[in-house]
Amino acid sequence: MCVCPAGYTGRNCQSVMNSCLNTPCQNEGICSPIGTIYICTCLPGYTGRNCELTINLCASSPCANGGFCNAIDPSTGYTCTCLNGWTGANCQIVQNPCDVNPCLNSGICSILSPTKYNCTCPAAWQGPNCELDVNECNLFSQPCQNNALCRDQVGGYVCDCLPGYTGQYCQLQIDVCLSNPCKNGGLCQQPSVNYWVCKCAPGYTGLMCDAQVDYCLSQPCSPNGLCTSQLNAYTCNCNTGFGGTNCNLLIDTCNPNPCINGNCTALLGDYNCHCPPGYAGKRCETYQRQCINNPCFNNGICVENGVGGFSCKQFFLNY
Ligand SMILES: [Ca+2]
Repeated sequence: MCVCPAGYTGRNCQSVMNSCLNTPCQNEGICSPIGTIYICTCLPGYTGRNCELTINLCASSPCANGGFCNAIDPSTGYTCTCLNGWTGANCQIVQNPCDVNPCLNSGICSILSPTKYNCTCPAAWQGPNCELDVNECNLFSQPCQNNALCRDQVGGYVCDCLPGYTGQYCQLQIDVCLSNPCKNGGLCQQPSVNYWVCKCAPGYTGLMCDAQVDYCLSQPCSPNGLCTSQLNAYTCNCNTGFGGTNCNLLIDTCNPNPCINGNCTALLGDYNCHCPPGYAGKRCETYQRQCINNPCFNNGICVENGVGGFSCKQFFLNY
């Protein structure tokens, strides 16, 4: 039986052993067999024949410009914590403070130093980073007129007008008569802001002149008449016997005298004519022939005697 030297195997020690068979490389180092020996290729941060040693990556002071080196897991190396104004993996790059776009709302960034910048803001914005909305209402003294409320907007303002005003600055009075509130020919007047009154045409009334005046409301006709309201006037239709605008006059039916002959007596809506003898009719207008029915007895002969009278005459025959 052969006792083989290191690196050989087999019955007659004729075979070279795989020198990596026992995974000699530590910390995930990669083993490469070369004949009877091997080489370990270590991951970053490890060294030694079997990668069994850790390297202090910070020992070489890799962080420039005063950066602080943080040795972390040897497999991943180190990180640098840079001083203000420097950046990059090894703090080797001068920082541009504008790179992070610190200026908001379209502000323009300019470098003052690796750590300082200046924002030039648009007119609507202010503040170190243009982060504050300029209150345009405060830029002018009372930009909104007639006690309107100013409301700040981005880049401007709007005016909330009180009732009765209009225009961008509420500088205009609204003509409330433009809506023609007065009906039936009424005249619209604007005595004060946002207020109209109607001066109604004759015969109309109401806030908007949309009602007709009731001229009978005050009962102008006497109880002897019926009132009818018309546009701009009233009429009284009088009961029989009454007259006058308000039916408060008793009509004198004897004036003018309706009796052609005889005396007149006034009645309510009527009259009486007292006819003298020989006359008849409502107005004593008929002359009555007195002898027509021969009122004389015993063959007396009726002789009319002037107006309204007659006499009977006896004629004696001489046989
Ligand atoms: Ca604003």
